[in-house]
Amino acid sequence: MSSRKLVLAALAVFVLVLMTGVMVGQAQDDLTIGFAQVGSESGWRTSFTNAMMAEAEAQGITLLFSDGQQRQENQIAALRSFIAQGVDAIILAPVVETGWDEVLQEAQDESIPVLIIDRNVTADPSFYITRVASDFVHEGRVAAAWLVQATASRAECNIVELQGTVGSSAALDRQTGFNEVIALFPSLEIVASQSGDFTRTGGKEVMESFLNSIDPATICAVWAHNDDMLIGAIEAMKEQGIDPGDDILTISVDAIPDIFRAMADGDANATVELSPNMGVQAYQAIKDYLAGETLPPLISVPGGMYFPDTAEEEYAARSGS
Ligand code: GZL
Repeated sequence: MSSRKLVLAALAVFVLVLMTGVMVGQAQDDLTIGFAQVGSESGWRTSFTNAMMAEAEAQGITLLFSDGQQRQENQIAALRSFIAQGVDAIILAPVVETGWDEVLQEAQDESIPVLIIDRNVTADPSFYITRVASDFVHEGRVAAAWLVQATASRAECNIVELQGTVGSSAALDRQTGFNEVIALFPSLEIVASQSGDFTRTGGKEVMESFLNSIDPATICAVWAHNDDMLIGAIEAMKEQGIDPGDDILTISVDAIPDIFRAMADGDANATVELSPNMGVQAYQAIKDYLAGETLPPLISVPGGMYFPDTAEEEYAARSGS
């Protein structure tokens, strides 16, 4: 074959590959993704945001970030802005479960794929390409199972509960899982429950109200839907001369560095881990979707459970200190 024909043949193959790539799915380089984050209410949320940003930078993804300040209207406005900008994809970490159908329909009308991350939505799954998250019900069950064994020798255990954000799947599902388990053990009873909105201030204020309305000597344990509220509750207990982790047992979720500090100091007893590192799975899912692949409805993020015996080294490893 003459050299001219060889060049033409190579060119034809190159064009064919290029066209095939375009037809099967969008090019995977220089993606622009809009990320509507809940807010910055907790240490875990901040770690999650930082991890998403770091991973986007590592992959050369342009990440348009919006801090919703824990308000759904801010997140909806952010999604509409991303849609108007014509981003390649949207990642939504929904503050609450309901109220997303209309804006998700708007994204779908513009053929912009939406990935749900962390908390869940009640919207039809056809509105989003997948969800990357941990299992909140499981986290509640594990937290309760630990408390059951930690109080096995007691005739009764009165529990006060610090709920997360009202209407969020993290709070609803953790409560469901926890209550499922303690229902099997009549000696364990939740005697007070109120939302601290996943913040340290909220956890402290609610714990103060519990301690002012319930004889602290009758409180066996505090169950907090996240570590930040528990850290606030620890402050409240200490201010009233109560020894957290001893006079009142503690169990919470997230495994943020400060809970390891608290466990190492004898102020907390256990935490259920929630990994903030979901960027790799999220960005890969978007790339796979854009390449024409079918995604599973849920991409699970695992987590362990931690106790005081490893708290000092875990704190050093996780806080970088
Ligand atoms: C759960 C996440 C929760 C964390 C809190 O995945 O949505 O929200 O447990 C955060 O720290 O506020």
